[in-house]
Amino acid sequence: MRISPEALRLYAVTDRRWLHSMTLCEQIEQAILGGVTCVQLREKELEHEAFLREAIEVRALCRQYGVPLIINDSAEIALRAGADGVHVGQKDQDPAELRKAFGGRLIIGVSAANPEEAVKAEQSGADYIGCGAVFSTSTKTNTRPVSRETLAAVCAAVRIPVAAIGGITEENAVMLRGTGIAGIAVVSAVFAQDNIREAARRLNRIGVWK
Ligand code: TZP
Ligand code: MG
Repeated sequence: MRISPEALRLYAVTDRRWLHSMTLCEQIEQAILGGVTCVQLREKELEHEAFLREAIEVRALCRQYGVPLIINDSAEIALRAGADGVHVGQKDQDPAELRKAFGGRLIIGVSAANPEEAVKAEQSGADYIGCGAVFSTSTKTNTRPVSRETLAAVCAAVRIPVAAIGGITEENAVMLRGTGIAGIAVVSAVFAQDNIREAARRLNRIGVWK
């Protein structure tokens, strides 16, 4: 296991639709100061070189605070930027291929919506699972719903840590207690908030999940 369960306690996934007057780096810094324990850079619109430049900048920031940085979708950008890992969905690059190609150099996170996918990901060499959408969300389209029961079954099926994702807020996060998750992954509950630092602080305070 290349990522500790503690690092998944409050996992912030970026989204530049709520930048307002700040830069993404400024937002991420506020999130880290509030208590975010892991950052995923998720860019669906940027072209490759711009994504890489940004990843290098965010890498420097995360390193300054000792917070792991995971890159969504692209192992190549993760490696070139010196990030800690890559996160892939079920339709992205095969985690077994990633593990074979990059060995222990990258943390590999995989999205899974049921125990079968989670076990397959673990057997392929995944270091952690992102499981959702546990609540309804408008941040991402085409999500698959994951019930509390299924989330608990996913946690029980694998030894690697699981982060719940999808529609998690300060209000509903407590409903995930007792499922076995290592932590919560959030986008809008941190980055869509006026006071990002305070939002992260309140989410972090909700709990140690295990
Ligand atoms: N994967 C599953 S749901 C989701 C992702 C990236 C979006 C979660 O966003 P939010 O704003 O925390 O609901
Ligand atoms: Mg993906």
